[in-house]
Amino acid sequence: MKKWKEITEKTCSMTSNRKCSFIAVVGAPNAGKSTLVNTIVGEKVSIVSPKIQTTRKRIRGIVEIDETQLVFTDTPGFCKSSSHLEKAIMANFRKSYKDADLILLIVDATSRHHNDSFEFIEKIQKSDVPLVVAINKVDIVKKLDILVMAEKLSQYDFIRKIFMVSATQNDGVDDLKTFLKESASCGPWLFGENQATDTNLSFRLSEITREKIFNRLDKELPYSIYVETELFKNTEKKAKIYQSIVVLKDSQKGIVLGRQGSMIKSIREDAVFDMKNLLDKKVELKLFVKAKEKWTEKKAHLQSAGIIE
Ligand SMILES: Nc1nc2c(ncn2[C@@H]2O[C@H](COP(=O)(O)OP(=O)(O)O)[C@@H](O)[C@H]2O)c(=O)[nH]1
Ligand SMILES: [Mg+2]
Repeated sequence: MKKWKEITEKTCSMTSNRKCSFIAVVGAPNAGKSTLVNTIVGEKVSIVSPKIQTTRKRIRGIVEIDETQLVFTDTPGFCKSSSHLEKAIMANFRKSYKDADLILLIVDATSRHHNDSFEFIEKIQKSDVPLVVAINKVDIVKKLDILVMAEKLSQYDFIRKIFMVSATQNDGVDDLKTFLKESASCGPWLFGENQATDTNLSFRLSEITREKIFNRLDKELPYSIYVETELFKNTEKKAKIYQSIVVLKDSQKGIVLGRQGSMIKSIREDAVFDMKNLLDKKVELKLFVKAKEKWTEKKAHLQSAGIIE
């Protein structure tokens, strides 16, 4: 067991008070992991959707509080890996929590199915990474249900602390941040100040469009889509962005385009709105729809979709 007390109480060196902590944010799909990371960082670094499994790769959200840099790794939710795509996603997930200084498990207060979370807690008990739990979405559940959940969790006495938060309402999040800050250990900052995330701008632009696809298209289709930024010309006043929306089959192209191009037009408008906010300038966005058969089974395509490194 890592000596938690020793870590938290250790004073920093005489020359620098800087601290740094890597926090892996884990939990069931849709628990609100990405929303919470965005709220803590104060910027949208990870996409959010009411559908499950939108986050595909590890995304880092970085924030500084006084002398402490907290580096959050937003992960895809637990899933039983069966397809090629899911296996790649899960391999990424395991890597991110094994390297962390602390694991932050997000439990969805609105859900009645917590088996995966409990299984994870039991598994993590054997590792030496400290575990903290945040019960999320407390804004939309009865207090009694939250207390029952907290009670169930408190039987695991190795959980360092249980927080109750609402990521969307920014409620209870400050207490969590303070705790994370205080439990960080001394060490240099590993990312530049005010960096917010370690993903490059092209990837963030692709993710914005992917989020809009998730929010506009029904059912399963968004899961088999990836977005690639083919051109990103960033000048002082304007950004020119060309992106490909890659589907699995020709027959899916029509769904993305919509009747007389109405669907892709709406996706484009939604994406431009967020891109303007991110880049703080005019945005010219062109979207192309392409079919690449079996892209989820090909390593090169998984790489260009940012799912594997
Ligand atoms: N009411 C409520 N909804 C939330 C909260 N946090 C997240 N959500 C919603 O839950 C859904 C899933 O959120 P997301 O962050 O994508 O979950 P993830 O799959 O764990 O990353 C989205 O529709 C969010 O708006 C919260 O604190 N309260
Ligand atoms: Mg997510």
